[in-house]
Amino acid sequence: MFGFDTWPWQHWAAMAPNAKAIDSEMALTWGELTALVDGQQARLGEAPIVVLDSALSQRALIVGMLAAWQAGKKTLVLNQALSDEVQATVLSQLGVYQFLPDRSREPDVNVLPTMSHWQPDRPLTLTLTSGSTGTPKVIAHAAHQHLASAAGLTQMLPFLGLADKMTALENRVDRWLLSLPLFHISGLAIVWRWLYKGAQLAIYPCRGESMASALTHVSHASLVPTQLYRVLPVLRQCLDTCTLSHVLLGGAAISSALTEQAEQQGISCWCGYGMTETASTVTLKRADGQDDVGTILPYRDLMVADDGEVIHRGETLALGVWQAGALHPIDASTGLASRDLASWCTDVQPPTLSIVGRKDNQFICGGENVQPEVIEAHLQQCAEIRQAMVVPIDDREFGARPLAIIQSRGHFNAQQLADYCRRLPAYQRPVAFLPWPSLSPEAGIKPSRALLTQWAQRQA
Ligand code: 4YB
Repeated sequence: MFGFDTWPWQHWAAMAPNAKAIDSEMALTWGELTALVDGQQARLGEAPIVVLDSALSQRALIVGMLAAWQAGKKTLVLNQALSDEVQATVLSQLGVYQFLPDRSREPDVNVLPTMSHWQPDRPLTLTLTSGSTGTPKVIAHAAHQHLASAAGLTQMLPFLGLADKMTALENRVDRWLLSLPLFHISGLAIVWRWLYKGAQLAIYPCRGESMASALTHVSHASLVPTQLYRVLPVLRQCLDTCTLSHVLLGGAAISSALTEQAEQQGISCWCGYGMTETASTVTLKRADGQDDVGTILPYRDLMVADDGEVIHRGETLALGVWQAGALHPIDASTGLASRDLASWCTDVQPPTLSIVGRKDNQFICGGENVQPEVIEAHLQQCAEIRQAMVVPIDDREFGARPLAIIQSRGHFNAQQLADYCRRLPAYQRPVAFLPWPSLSPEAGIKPSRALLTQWAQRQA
């Protein structure tokens, strides 16, 4: 299975016990990591699911996850920023589970833990979708899907580890910063690329340093576009010493103004499109100034239906949804309807995919179908605009009209923005522009369209 006949950390510990696995305040070799994982396994109870509190340190989360997997259990990292109500609903779907940390439990030194055999096709990880409304779904993946995801991505995006040292005369071992949370698929995907390659995982914050500072001594990072915006000015201060060479972007539309700026600072930007259900990235390209999301990666399969909806299949597609204590499989032949609308550009070979927007975000303005992401893409081409979100606002005459919420780089000028939008068809022109509010901390890694819509409607 993608080169493994045992758990990947045991594979690397057997092959290179003294090679560095984790870079952090206290670095760990593969040998030390494996010993820690075995120790943690002895502390686990009987429950088939381990729920890890996202407030644990990243190191504790990693060790806890690997221990649970090799004990034959499934893991769910629970985002503590979710409301109590959502957390309770999610937990009620799981069936029998235990929490980590579980302070009531002493290590059971007399019981030798049973090591579960490497079974790459059984459910291993449970990950919550970050749907804009309602209760998140619990998506189950096996190691197989995560490894297929890592293997396909690293065929296009160079990321070297012990795996490459063994096969080529390559001496470099790359280091990927755990720059996104482990409760999100983007964080989990970093872990599986590290495990697949036998590379190094960098854990931050280390000695209280900022994300931007952590980025200066790794080779790779995964970022959502807003994170890259925030760190670029800091990275510009240390161009000579910064080792960051590859950034994988995803999760939301990626503006070419952003990637051009980063590329000028010597950072190779990779634009991806993917979902929780597809174990992260499905299409990818090196940033090239165009707004598409590139070509389909190995082990993925994707179709654009007649109505424009993206249907996912392939080896990275999740096993199914975990509900009422059981797996409800996704029918691999039907595939997964993503609710994303997209089109292929077939002028080039292989064809590239362009994301239009989500079906759920559409609204009707005076009989015209408005796709907010189309207006956002126009706004995002304006050099003054850092981030834009367009939401519907009730209108007696038109039913609903677009309103734009803007994070600008400099001075916020609604009149200039209105002038800039004259190029759009009338029904797409925002009726108002509001400066981006500072709402309560976001629960996920992306700005919440639902929260911003509610906020904008309160302002009207
Ligand atoms: C997009 C989009 C795009 C997603 N344009 N809409 O490892 C990675 O792939 C990674 C690296 C950096 C940052 C994020 C990632 C991800 O995994 C992102 C995966 C993700 O966002 N999953 S999600 O379930 O939370 O949301 C999926 C939805 O996000 C998609 O269905 C799209 O609507 C949207 N999206 N990439 C435009 N490039």
